[in-house]
Amino acid sequence: MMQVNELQKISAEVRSDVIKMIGKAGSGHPGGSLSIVDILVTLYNKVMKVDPKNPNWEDRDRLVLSKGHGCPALYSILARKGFFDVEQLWSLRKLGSMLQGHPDMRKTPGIDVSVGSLGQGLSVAVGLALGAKLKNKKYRVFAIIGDGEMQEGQIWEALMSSIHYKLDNLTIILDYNKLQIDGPNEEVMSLGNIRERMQAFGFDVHEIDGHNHEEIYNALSAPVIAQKPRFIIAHTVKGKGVSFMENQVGWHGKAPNAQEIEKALADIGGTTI
Ligand SMILES: Cc1ncc(C[n+]2csc(CCOP(=O)(O)OP(=O)(O)O)c2C)c(N)n1
Ligand SMILES: [Mg+2]
Repeated sequence: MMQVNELQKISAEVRSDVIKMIGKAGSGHPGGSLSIVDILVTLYNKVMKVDPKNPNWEDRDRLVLSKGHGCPALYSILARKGFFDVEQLWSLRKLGSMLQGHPDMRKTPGIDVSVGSLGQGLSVAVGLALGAKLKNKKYRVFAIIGDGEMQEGQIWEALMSSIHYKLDNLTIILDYNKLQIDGPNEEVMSLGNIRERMQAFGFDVHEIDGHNHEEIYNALSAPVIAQKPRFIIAHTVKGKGVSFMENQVGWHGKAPNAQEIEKALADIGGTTI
């Protein structure tokens, strides 16, 4: 049985870290970091096989955060899992820090793929999943893409490839928060009926509340359908957990000031700095 309370507690801690990290850095992407917290917390605490003491373990499950700007959430989880010292979190985006504004696999233990240029990460995830098949490895590959990111042409090439190569070891999670840098997806470039489109492609499609740990877990751990990659449409809220950031496009790429940090941490139920 899932211990949802425990995951909720970890998620609150991660949300507090995200706010403090971006606040201290003075720049970053709070909205799209907060929307993926519950997905990442469930992945790393209940689903993925990883070893913080051996980050490059060959048989580990892989994560590609294709929407790399959401990395503060991932850094917090990796630190709290023991991949590196929690103190490192406060050096986010500083010159020479191991925690850059977008994930760098050469600098940060636990980061499987360097990302940041939207649209590219999913192709790497397809390659990793295909590699596992060719080498007869059992590891799974998870990729998180953004809904604005999904407008990139390369995403659609990668989707087609994953179907063509029958990559049932690949799970793609769409962080469907309905907003991108400059407005609602629907106004900028509609994604249409994603469920129908992905079903037509041939994916094993799941549609969930991306802030409900139990639903996230069930979608991630459902039995594999042979030869079908999985596509999870996770309905999320950009800025989730911080009242004044929720569903606000203006909080895509802006750091909170001292007063806003206090208010955000109070909303989350975290400690003050
Ligand atoms: C190729 C590319 N173009 C532009 C950017 C700048 N950029 C960073 S985040 C973002 C918006 C992405 O929207 P979405 O995928 O919906 O992210 P989320 O809502 O999860 O923050 C843009 C345009 C980028 N990182 N890469
Ligand atoms: Mg979005």
